[in-house]
Amino acid sequence: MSKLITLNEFIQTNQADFPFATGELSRLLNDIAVASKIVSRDVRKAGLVDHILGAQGNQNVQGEDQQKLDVVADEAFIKAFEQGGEVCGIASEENDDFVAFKSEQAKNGKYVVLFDPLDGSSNIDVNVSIGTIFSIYRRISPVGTEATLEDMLQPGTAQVAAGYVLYGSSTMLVYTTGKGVNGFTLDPSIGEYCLSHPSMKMPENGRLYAMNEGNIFECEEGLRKYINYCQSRENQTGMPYSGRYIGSLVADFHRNLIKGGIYIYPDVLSAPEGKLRLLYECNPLAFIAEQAGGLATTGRKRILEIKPERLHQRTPYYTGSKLMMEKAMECLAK
Ligand code: AHM
Ligand code: MG
Repeated sequence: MSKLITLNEFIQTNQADFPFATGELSRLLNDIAVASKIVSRDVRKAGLVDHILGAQGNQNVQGEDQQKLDVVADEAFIKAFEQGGEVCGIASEENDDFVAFKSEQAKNGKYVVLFDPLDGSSNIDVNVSIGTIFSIYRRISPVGTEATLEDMLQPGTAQVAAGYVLYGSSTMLVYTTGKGVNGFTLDPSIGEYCLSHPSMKMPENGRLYAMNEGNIFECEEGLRKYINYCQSRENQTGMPYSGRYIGSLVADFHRNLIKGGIYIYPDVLSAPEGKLRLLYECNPLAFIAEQAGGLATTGRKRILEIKPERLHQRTPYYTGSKLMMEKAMECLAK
């Protein structure tokens, strides 16, 4: 039996690998871990506590009903960032505008965090996996001042760390600081994340594809060709691939990271720019995908190189195993 390594120990041991090894990023990752345990606890109670379920009545900036648990998660993370002292501002999928923290300590924070507090929220009240996704950048504005929009609109290549928490059959935290990808499982009996998936590598190929196929006639010809290829015996396995679509990006991504596969949310007639948000969802998972040996593109262009223009910008999204991604992009290019 190998020694149990907690997330805390792992972060301390690997601190020297961090791009700016001053301890602040370590503390920030710990803040995220603590907030995610609070959210995990609340998610686990969701089916029991009636008043946590159901739409709160507000709509978020995307015009979707906001479930109470979204708000709970949003607030838990914002509080952790505001009090932690390493972060000068945040932007979240649930807030119209970014938030620049006002305290002197926060103004001296070197980082901004962009996050989706609870992704896959339509799955909350049916007891299906959901997740948190986060992305960390060094600020561009001078330390000692308030965070600016420019701090938030950095390309994904500038991320110093990114990760996700999956509230699934167990709670897992997976992250990268640009030196590979490591996964930790929350042991509820001791309340600690323990290293369970060291040096995660996405299989180069796979036979699982994830797409909302209800949109198949709403998307471009090249994508229909790729899906036909997945369903035919013409692919490299000689058997149809399996379709797997949870409808929670984090869960679909995590499965593909472990088993190999491709996730696709294309531009469709009803969502001409795609559905997923570049800053809160696509960039962090693209960083992880690439660090694990996979790819993430718009179908044509590398996600991490997009220069964001708006906080809530959306993009078509293809991510997964390298060879599957190359085949999908070849179909689109034809
Ligand atoms: P959300 O951030 O509002 O939860 O939306 C993002 C989710 C993804 O997790 C998921 O992959 C996708 O939306 C599902 O969308 P659809 O129901 O259109 O297939
Ligand atoms: Mg989301």
